[in-house]
Amino acid sequence: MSSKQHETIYLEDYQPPAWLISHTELRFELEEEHTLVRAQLSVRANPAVADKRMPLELFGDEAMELCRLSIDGQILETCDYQRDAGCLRIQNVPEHFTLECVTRLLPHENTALEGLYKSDGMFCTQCEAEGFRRITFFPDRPDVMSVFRTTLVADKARYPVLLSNGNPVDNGEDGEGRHWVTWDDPWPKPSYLFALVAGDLALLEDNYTTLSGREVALRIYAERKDLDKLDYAMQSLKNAMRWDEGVYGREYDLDIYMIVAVDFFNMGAMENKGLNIFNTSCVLAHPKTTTDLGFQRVEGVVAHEYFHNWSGNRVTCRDWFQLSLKEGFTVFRDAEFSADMNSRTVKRIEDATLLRTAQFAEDGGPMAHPVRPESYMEISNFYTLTVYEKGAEVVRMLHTLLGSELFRKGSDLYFERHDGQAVTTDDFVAAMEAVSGRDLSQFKRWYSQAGTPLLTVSDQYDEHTGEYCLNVRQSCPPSPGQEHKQPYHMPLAMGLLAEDGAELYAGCLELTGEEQQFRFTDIASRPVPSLLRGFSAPVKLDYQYSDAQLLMLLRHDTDGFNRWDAGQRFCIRLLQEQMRRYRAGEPMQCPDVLISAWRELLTDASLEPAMVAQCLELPSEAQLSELAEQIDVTAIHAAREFMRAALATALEQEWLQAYQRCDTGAAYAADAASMGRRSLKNLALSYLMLTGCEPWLELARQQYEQSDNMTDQLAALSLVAHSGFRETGAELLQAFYQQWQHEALVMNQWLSVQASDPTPGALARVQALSTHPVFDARNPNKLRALIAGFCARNLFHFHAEDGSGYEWLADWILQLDRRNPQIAARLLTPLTRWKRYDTERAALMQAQLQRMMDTAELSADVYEVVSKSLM
Ligand code: B3K
Ligand code: ZN
Repeated sequence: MSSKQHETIYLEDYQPPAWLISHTELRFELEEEHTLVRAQLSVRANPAVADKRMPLELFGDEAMELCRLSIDGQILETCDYQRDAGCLRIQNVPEHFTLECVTRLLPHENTALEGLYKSDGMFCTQCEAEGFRRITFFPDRPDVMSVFRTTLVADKARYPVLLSNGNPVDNGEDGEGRHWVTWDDPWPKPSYLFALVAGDLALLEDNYTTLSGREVALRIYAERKDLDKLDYAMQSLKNAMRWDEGVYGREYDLDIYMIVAVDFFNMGAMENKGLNIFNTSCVLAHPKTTTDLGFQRVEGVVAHEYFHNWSGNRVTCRDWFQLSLKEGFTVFRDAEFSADMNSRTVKRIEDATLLRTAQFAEDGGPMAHPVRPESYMEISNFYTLTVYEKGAEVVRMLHTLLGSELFRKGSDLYFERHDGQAVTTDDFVAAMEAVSGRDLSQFKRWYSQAGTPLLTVSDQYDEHTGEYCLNVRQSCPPSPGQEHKQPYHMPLAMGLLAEDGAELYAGCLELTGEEQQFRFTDIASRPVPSLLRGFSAPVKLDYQYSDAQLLMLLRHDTDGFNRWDAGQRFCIRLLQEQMRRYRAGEPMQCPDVLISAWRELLTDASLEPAMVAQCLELPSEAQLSELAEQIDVTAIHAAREFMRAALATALEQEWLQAYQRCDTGAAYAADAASMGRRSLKNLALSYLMLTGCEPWLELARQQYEQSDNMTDQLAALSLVAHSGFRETGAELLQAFYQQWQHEALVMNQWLSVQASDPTPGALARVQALSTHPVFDARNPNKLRALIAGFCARNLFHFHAEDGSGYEWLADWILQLDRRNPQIAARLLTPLTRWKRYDTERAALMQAQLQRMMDTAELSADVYEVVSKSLM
């Protein structure tokens, strides 16, 4: 590891590139022992940079072997250039020249899964953010855009399929068993969008005619055994293409659109121009092997990567501080797509929950950063919930403030102004300003200030004058490096309801000041405010609702999101009270009002089952943790389990009826209504199982054995496996293993179910599983299933009082850091929150962080997270 690893990069130091690359010609000779890469770059001085005598600086990983370097055919000797940690510098180069560079790579030894590597015998690449510098020496930064022409040469029998960006323009064979294909991508792109794939792959093919009549071949590649799992991704792709034409007026711009599924992948998927590479978990879908959640992920991720073709590829980021320019916008686009394809309210609930649970926690932790960060050590650590999800909320607020028509005009202008450019979030906002005539300078604080704002709302009602007054105060807690925050500009969507539920007002207020008052006249009786409808801004809301007001909103609010939210607020309040009782040694209680409110929801057949399921799901332990002043793992677990058990017993008959109502016997369909029914059915089964009664175990077993789909089978499996019926649990786990051992993605679920089993002995179980043959520590999906499954979804055991969970995680991180730093740093997240826990746990967590810190040779990825956590 280099001495450069601990260097911090600052946004304010940005300088435009001194050298531009108009053309990049690459030739890959893919062999078993190594790969030779010949790169020819057409280099010219950037006319926009005055100093023409700047040295040429190329990035290149230290481990990469440089075999030959020449300028305009003249070989350079080692004395003609300087090579130090990650950088190659050549002085005194002409204004235009061709640089040729040959590097030798060892893809089969590349366990970091960045650059060129092998996944299950096939070659593939991952270049975002800085993987291209592991392939060749290059100005590997997003503001250097170049046209690429790529030739792949490989053994024909082993690698019959050779793919790269763009269109195939030539191919041939060398007569010695090798073949080659040349790909040409006419669109200038930054190196992070480069991709290649070589392997023995099967393919599902379809086609699409764009709005203007361009014919596009759609190809999804996967291993032959997975060919039957590609239809859903294909349909999602076509839906996404149609949607982007309709909603944003954006068409696809190449003759071929390819997606390749690979099993070894650090994240979900990658939007390489014309050649997306996907984690199998985000593309393969079949009712028998994939849960409803999996189907939704495939639909969302396929759309997300497709949408990047405009928001990311045609218009890209100037530098990596601008990451949210493409990610926030694209997440907003994919969320709207999913909302249009499924239930809008349910999608909003899911997104708000993710934000409140995980992004708020990030905002309140040591790695907190603005949507546009100001500095980083390792950019891979900034592919965060803040940049993605909060970034999407920022775009959503612009959409709300401007309205959809102006927003669309703004997006049109943005694409038109900046097509083919690498730009900034300021450019995005400037386009929105230009079409709306609005001054959005205050709004831009959302990009530069970190932390979750808090809205404190109070009200007065004057029954003589009929005037209702709402006082809104906003504040934002300090975050690392930002002590004081300026007020934000945000939309506050709201309504006023009469006590009987009639809606008196609905609209959207704009907040700009630290403290503001809003007056409503002619209000006949004291209203109940329904605030922050649809989660109109990514903030915390504090308004002292009475229990009766919350229950009224749960019953009557016209905003589906706020109905759900009122129920959640009520449950949170009750759970917090039980936590207090638990700590005080008082008996816990489940009040009758909750039971009757839930009975009402559960028996109201007119409600969408998906919504009922959302309303009847108690806030997770993770969310309760985020809300706690100091996280008391034991009290949270005890209170939540108590409440679940009480609701299970009190409503046993209603749960059964809901189960039976949703158990239609219809064949599996992956539509929103069927998914909603399954979610309520399985929620009902989970409550029935909590009663501990034998007949419900039988019901679960029956569902396990008879279901025609993975959603129902896995739900039954996990309920039984997590129950007190240990023997039946073990039996079903074994049966599941026997049935699915050859399906890698199903085995991830199998690991995950066991990792999140909350019954005693959890750590010993995950330790044993880490030596099981289906587990493979080189595969990120397996690591996520087992390690994150335990540390993030089995909080009670991960936070065991003796610190054993922390030590286990730290052991893994130290081991993984040598192999795959990105994954190691990501898995580290739970330990970064140590200051939020009681002194004993905090000390144990801190000790593990310190132990990592004391280890020589941490990667920059892990070093950055550990050192910032210890600050
Ligand atoms: N742009 C990629 C993420 C790359 C992550 C690199 N560490 C996937 C996406 O957001 O679409
Ligand atoms: Zn993305």
